[in-house]
Amino acid sequence: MKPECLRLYLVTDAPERCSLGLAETVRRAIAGGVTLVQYRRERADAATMLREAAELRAVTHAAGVPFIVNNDVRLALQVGADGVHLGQSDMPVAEARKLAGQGLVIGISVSNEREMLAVDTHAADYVGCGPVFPTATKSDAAPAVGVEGWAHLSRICPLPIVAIGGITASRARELRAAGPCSGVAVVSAICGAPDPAAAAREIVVALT
Ligand code: TZP
Repeated sequence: MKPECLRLYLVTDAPERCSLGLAETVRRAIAGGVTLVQYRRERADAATMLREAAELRAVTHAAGVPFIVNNDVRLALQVGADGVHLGQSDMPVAEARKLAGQGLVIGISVSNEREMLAVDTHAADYVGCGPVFPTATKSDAAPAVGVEGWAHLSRICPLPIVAIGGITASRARELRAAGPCSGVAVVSAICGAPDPAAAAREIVVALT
């Protein structure tokens, strides 16, 4: 996967918080400039997740956009995703790499310096760093690192890095100015917007 794909990274919200439902929200967001989609679900049974992930895999691939599954390497492999994103309490990155082989992109979440210094650069491909700003979207989010924290963490990051947490168009602009940034990851500012394409476009413009 090219690092440019990280530029506007959409993470999906629960379907009831997606303004147009899951698949249509993702379709419109891609039309607005989203460059990668991660399927993330906090509470759902395995059958629902398999159905939703398979649908989003089809939507993203029809649009030529990479598709990543949160947390679950087996689901990623089952639906033919391009990658998997892991949190600090998920399967270790090295173990995921063994299961996935070289075929999958692997991302790792980092929310402080200790975690950043421990990033397994042999097995991981990119870092998702945050929350940068407070967020209501993730129920167990770590404390926000703020713009200064982001500036520091992005400078010491050994891999391409994406900011996440409370990102809006104006904050995206601020973060790009503050430190090296391959892209921004966004949930509610796109999924919850009445017009996800326009919301994505606004962030694309802010990043330009
Ligand atoms: N990881 C860190 S913050 C976050 C995740 C999944 C949620 C970000 O959501 P939003 O709505 O863009 O603040």
